[in-house]
Amino acid sequence: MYKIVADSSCDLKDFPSAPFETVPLSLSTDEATFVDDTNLDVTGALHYLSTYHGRSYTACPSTVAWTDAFDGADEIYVVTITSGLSGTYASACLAVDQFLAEHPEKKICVVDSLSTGPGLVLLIEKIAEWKEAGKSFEEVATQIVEYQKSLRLFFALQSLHNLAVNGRVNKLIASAIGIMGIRILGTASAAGTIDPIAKCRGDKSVLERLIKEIKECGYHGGKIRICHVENLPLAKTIAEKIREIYGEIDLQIVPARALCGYYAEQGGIILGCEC
Ligand code: X90
Repeated sequence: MYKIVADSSCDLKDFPSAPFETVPLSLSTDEATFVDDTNLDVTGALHYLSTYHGRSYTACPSTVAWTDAFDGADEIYVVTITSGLSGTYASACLAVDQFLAEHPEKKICVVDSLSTGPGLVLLIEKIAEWKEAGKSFEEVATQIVEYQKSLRLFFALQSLHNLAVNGRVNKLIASAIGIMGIRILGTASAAGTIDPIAKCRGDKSVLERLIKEIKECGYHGGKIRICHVENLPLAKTIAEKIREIYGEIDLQIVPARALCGYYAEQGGIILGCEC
């Protein structure tokens, strides 16, 4: 039996078409810790964290959380948030080494998404599709790396505060946007780090620039997944605009879980596409 295991940055709580489990990252202040598992009240946790006066931070899953999730399957596909911004990929690799030492007969492949949220969703869906089609472990493990390279991730954020205080983005870039109505549009670099593209004033300008970027990266109507932090209206506006240009494409919108919600912050949008 095979299983797909992803960390909670994938924003999915379940994935009915394949055996699937998520392993939580955690979010903390000096007074409270929220485990980003499927029971978490995401809205409540994000509200607490955004109004807390003091520092807040995140932590990658423990190796035990990973090995518990591996249990019971013979063939495991692990999909993680970018190694360029998180220790999650490294903790998964460590867990795999420990697990294989005890269960040498198992097959495990760890995929570094070099992305987050929607980028993980596209990888998870592709693995499930290929397993459904009967591909072997070896085929999936090698081809998924190529597929990853065909994906692009864009984001439009109203604040980079949490990314900056946690050292995930340059403080100079972050300070440029604390102003009302300014959003930063960016993309994931090939190394899985944050690459700012432009400062945009208002949703209309974000939308125009995002569409231009999607066109220029070679998008021709492939799958699109969008994650939003309490901003379904903007996610829908983006979806409508893309469908206006490319027709009835395969596009889905999901709300962020806590990890992406914390870093993308209120109103944030993350979009992953096949290019
Ligand atoms: O504590 C940890 O190990 C987790 C650290 C995660 C840091 C980055 C999360 C980013 C989430 C922000 C916009 C998208 C940027 C994606 C670039 C690859 C969402």
